[in-house]
Amino acid sequence: MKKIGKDFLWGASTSAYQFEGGFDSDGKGLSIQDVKEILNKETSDFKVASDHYNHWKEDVTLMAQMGFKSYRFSISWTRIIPNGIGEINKKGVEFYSNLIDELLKHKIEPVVTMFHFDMPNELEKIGGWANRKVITAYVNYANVLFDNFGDRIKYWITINEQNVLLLQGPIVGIKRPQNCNVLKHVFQMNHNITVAQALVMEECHKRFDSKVKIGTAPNISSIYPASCKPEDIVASKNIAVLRNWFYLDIIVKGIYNRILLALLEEQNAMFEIRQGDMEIIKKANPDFIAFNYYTTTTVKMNEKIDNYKLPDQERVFGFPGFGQTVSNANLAKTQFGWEIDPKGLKVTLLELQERYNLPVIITENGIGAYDKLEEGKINDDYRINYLKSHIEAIKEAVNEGSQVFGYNCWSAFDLISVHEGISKRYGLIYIDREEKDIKTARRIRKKSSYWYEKVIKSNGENL
Ligand code: BGP
Repeated sequence: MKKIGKDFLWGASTSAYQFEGGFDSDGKGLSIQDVKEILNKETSDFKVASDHYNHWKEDVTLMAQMGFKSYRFSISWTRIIPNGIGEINKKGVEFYSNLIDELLKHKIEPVVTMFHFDMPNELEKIGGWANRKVITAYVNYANVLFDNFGDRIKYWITINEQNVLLLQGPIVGIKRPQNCNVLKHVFQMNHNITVAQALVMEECHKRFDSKVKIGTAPNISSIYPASCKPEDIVASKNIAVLRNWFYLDIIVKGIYNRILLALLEEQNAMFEIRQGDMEIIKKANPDFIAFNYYTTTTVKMNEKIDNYKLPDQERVFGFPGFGQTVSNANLAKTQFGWEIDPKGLKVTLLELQERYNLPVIITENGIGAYDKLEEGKINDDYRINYLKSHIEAIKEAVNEGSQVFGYNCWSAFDLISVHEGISKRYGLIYIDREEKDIKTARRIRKKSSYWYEKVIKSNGENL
């Protein structure tokens, strides 16, 4: 059996707004996540989160204890440039600079996401990604990151989950204008994001030698037809483009997939492509694909749409005659209703390999659960089982030709879920806080963190 390479990047992930806290500390500006109305009043907002802003050194020490080879985190745009464009906040630059140095001191490779759902609120006021001015603002922000951290970062990720941000916008805190043609609006945003990240990828290649790599990080999940009816097979191909391939075909191959363009035309939702945009996009040439994987998606052809039976990020909006998501009775579910499908990770890795022939890195994968702290311990065997079965799937995919070069599970530490508070815990490390009571935010290693330490030490042999 072909084995996982010795330089494989074992680690875990976080995102700035869900983990850092310090939402207005040391000159940070507000992002849309800081001003978001929390719909479920029982759950926490993002103001203090896991208080990483005040615990970062201790947090890196814990990562080093677990033997992390990499740490995938995101930089908060408004900590660096409080208004999204304009003045740079020196204190914000200093925070990440210290964090990066501390990681490198412990030989942990930083894998840095530039944008993870936290649009500066000042830019949201002018329309966010729907406004082309934000393209310029993002490129400017990326240049500030290159100027300040470019000497130390080998792996850059432009955008986290472009597809989720578009397809499930309201869930991840992105408002849509009232009475707009939703499809047209989100795919205009998509086009603008694509141009923005293509410009940043080109700039990265111009500035740095080939040791510095840049890629994008959509949420990719293989699509299964609900049956072997030819109509369901067609639906699975359609939804696969809407859910996955549209965003990668364009940035990797420079082509907008016709399956979705045909739907947009039919729905009177074609977005604007300005002169010169396609040339910019064709020069993107990402060096790798990062992707987040939680589950697969099962779909059927449909006459009528009934989209909202599945929980949050698993929903993909469907269209009559195009396809819609259904639940898969063959799969067990997490406490939060997400289907668990380790085999699907193998399928996804091999599909990515076949379709794009690029190195890939898994930047999120994990299980959200109501962990319990009992007598100072968290016995999260369900998390061990989840991670173990997914790592087994990675090993099978490697043996069958996947060029996967890293696994960063979600999440390194407990953090605030996208819309279900701190109670939906994903971390290897427990954060001792409740929804409304931040307590001391003490860090406690869960059973899974000791298990993962052994996995890393044995380069995935000892599961
Ligand atoms: C992904 C996001 C993460 C993360 C994860 C789990 O979509 O990139 O930010 O939170 O999903 O989702 P949730 O927090 O809703 O359980």
